[in-house]
Amino acid sequence: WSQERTLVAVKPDGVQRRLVGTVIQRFERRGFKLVGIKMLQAPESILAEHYQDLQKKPFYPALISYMSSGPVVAMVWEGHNVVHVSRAMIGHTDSTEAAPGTIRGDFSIHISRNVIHASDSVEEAQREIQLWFQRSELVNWVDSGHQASCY
Ligand code: YYY
Ligand code: MG
Repeated sequence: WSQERTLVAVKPDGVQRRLVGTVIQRFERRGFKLVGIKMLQAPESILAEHYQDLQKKPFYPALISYMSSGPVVAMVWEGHNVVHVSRAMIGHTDSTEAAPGTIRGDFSIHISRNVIHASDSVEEAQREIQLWFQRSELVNWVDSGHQASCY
């Protein structure tokens, strides 16, 4: 059982559409533990670093302007294989390919408004968590242990 962490963010369209609660509920029910959460208007400096690998892509300017169009809700979730499982829960990047039952497959029809971000590797997760959160914003709370799914 690994205690892994990942960065999840409800994007501006997800916040506008009141999907924050739904997203949190899905991650809680899966058994993951919320250890950090905040709403913010993402500064361009964070977005540029967050999407540094995409800077040469044709959709990059539109991506940054979309991600700057309103607040996002950034979260850090912890649990066994959380990076891999979160990617499965959010679904394919292109919402038209995302399976029903995934967050994108249930709530989105277009790649450019795909509701949610989740880190795509353990290394990326560590980088993104450091980018979005101060150490002091993460809470190492102790699980009481009465819910087996949360170990
Ligand atoms: O990790 P993930 O969000 O699933 O996809 P990435 O390939 O990292 O791209 C980040 C982000 O860029 C994607 O969620 C939507 C947007 N995007 C786009 O608007 N058009 C594309 N052709 C590819 C990605
Ligand atoms: Mg990605």
